[in-house]
Amino acid sequence: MKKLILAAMTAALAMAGTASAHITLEQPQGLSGKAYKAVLRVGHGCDGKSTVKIHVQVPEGLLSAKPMQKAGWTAEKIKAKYDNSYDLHGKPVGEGVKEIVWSGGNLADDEYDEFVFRATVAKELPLGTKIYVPVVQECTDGAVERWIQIPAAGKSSDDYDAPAPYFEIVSEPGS
Ligand SMILES: [Cu+2]
Repeated sequence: MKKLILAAMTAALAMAGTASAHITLEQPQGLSGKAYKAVLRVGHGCDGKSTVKIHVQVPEGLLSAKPMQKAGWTAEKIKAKYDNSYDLHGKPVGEGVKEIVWSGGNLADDEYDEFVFRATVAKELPLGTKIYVPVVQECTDGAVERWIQIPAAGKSSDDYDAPAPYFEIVSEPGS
């Protein structure tokens, strides 16, 4: 029995240890109907290997996504239809950039960098919704880290070892 508890504690500690360095979003909240600047923080490579590619899946409800220009990297913008149509500044939008792929650079495991895009948070989405932004990190020698886990009901991102970065939709103060 004692052994079991110890094993469980060790597992919990191991998870807590990695949680601090995952790919995460700098801003935990985004305003409904407004632009959200998604700053993806890359704290390490894949098991010591350098990062050479970052794939971002722009989730449903993030409209008109645009990557910020980044020296030393090229951003590919892949457009597709959204699942739904949204009102953006009085006009319906049903398609846009759904995937961004940064490549061409080389980020060492012992260095830090940020990958940035901006998009409008669809005002149709309910306040309090958590928007998950799945990211796949490719490294040298074919190593890959997939930050794509979205918590099941009753769980939180801390319960997973490779959670997708996320933010929560909030209302503008005073509105
Ligand atoms: Cu990590």
